[in-house]
Amino acid sequence: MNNMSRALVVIPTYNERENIGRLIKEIFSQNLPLDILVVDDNSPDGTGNLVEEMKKTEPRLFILHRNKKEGIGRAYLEGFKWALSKNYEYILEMDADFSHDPRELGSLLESARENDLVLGSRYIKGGKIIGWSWPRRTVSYFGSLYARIILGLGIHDLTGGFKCFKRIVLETIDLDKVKSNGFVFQIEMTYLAKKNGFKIKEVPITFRDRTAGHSKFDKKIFFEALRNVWLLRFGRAK
Ligand SMILES: Nc1nc2c(ncn2[C@@H]2O[C@H](COP(=O)(O)OP(=O)(O)O)[C@@H](O)[C@H]2O)c(=O)[nH]1
Ligand SMILES: [Mg+2]
Repeated sequence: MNNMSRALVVIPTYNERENIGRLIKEIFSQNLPLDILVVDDNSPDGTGNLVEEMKKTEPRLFILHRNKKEGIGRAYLEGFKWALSKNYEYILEMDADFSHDPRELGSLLESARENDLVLGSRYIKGGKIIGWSWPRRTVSYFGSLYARIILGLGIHDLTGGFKCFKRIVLETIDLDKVKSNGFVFQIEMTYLAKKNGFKIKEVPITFRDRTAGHSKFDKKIFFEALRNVWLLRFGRAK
């Protein structure tokens, strides 16, 4: 496969040392035409150093080191710009904590051949969540519903972070204007893709709660989401 049809999985990390090594190995063991870019925010637990070590023997592994923790949105935007500059045709998002199953990367990629943006979805038939407490499930489910109603999008899982963009989608969106940073970043990107007329498809995934490391979800991220959905509704169009 030439570089124009190659795919890149972008994985933002903050303190994922217990997960990232095993995840990288499992992704490569799928035998898909994928490279991996880790975007690390100078994790105090040494995630970045671990990936640097692995990189020495793995030519399909790349890492960007950022100075400090600035949120998942900032990390992804830097990763997307890098991916575009390296001419990847498909750019995937994935969490580092095994909530997203590497065995499902193939179905996302496959579906991206026929669509512009593919969303791994927990809230369509066949989609599942394993292990989350009910308050966390409720926040996620109603978060998606809230955004879906306010933004008028016929999409069931707007807050998930297991997705695949065709490069044209990221080229069309003005990445410097994307404002959101926590999980509302996911809503914003999908909203902008829809506004620009791209073909979006949800495919069912099984989401599992992490068993190692800690969630970075907090109140600040929650309130940013409540507010930014309205800003999107009455704000920017592209
Ligand atoms: N680079 C970077 N990655 C982050 C940041 N916050 C979260 N992540 C990563 O984003 C992914 C999802 O975060 P997580 O804490 O598991 O969120 P949750 O699944 O919603 O509880 C994981 O791979 C995290 O390491 C951040 O500020 N910077
Ligand atoms: Mg997680």
